[in-house]
Amino acid sequence: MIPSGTTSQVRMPASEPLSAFNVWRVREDFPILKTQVYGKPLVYLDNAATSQKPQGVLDALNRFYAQECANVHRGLHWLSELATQDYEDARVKVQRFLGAAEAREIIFVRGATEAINLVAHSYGRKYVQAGDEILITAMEHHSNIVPWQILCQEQGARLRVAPINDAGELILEEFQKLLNSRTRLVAVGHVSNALGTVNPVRQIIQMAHNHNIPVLVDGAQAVPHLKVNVQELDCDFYAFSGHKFYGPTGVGVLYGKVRWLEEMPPYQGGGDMISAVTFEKTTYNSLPYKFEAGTPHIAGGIGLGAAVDYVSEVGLNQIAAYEHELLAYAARQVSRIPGLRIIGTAREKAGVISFVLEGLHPHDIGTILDREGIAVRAGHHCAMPVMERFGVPATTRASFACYNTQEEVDALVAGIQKVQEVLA
Ligand code: C6P
Repeated sequence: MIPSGTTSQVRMPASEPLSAFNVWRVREDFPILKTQVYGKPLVYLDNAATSQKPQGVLDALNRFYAQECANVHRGLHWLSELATQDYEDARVKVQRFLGAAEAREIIFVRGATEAINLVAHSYGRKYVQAGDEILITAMEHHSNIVPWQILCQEQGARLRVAPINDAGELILEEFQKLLNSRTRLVAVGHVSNALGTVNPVRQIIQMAHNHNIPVLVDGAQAVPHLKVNVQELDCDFYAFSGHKFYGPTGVGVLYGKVRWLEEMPPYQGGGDMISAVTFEKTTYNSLPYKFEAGTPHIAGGIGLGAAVDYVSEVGLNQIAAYEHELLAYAARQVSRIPGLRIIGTAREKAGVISFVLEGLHPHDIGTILDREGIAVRAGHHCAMPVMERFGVPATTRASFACYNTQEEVDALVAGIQKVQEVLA
């Protein structure tokens, strides 16, 4: 059944005060949060799947299509120049936001998945040979497993997996042991989507660099929650998706150090990535265009720029501090529920609480919570090896964004208690 589209804004008194962050003011920026689902206020706790969009992002998308729709980098006409300017401005916004040295290190892609596939195809085919190794961790999303598996199969290379402990933390000593002269790349998630673990990526990168091994960081679940500076991290590649970061779907970013991007062959062929074509030979365009074949998601790039503006205005440090407190509150509240086990209890966590309830299937939990207006994700979260590691087929996952409130956590707790009553 499609939920009704009526709207209302529900405000309840907080049971424990959180820091000064004005979440109610922030909520005003997200029109969808006024939606009612089955006659109840929407409690949107599926932000790791995709986050909601602030008015500024919606306006930027609308402005592009209503006032400046044209292709980029092609036309000499006024509209095309306007669109090109806005699209390239968005790239500079992302560059500054990530602390990248140059705008040409920012490649617009469809999302984190495409960013990782780009590196697997381009870097992988050039630098990975038979007998080489790619090192990942046991907490990766499928998007940071399967591209490497395909590459390893094609090249006769080997995929190595660094194990995690029972809290869902990477075991650094084991990771260290797996770095060797055959390792061609380390690919590691910054924040696990299934567990919420924040990996010590700075340390991981240093360890890999001590062996001259480049590192790709999958930042899909990190960029909305933590301040990322790619130069401070010294990562070689950093991937994220716009849609988890309050931006549009269908657009994301691959950051890469110029040194690698210059040497890597194109990922796809077509328009925009060429500088000259004859039937005998093609010379490629300069960075970043060498990796952006075809008409890009222009509105998406501009919308992502607006998301950067929004997050910068609210302040990522403020968001991080608020979400940290909210997550701690949620962990305290849900862990009081009898029969509930949190999967993923790392010391450093962001954004996510995954749990199982004794004797109950996550899909049933998700369905009953939905009837209460509470949107969570139930399943393997595209991280099946993580489920296997913890001996569960699936979990229920509540994931948070800057607009979630303590009252919504309380609603989740009440919803879970209702699930237990209904299914008892
Ligand atoms: N995780 C989730 O519900 P895309 O689909 O390309 O925007 O993002 C892929 C991806 C890569 N890495 C991590 C750590 C992710 O969490 C995701 C997407 C969503 O957890 C959808 S499966």
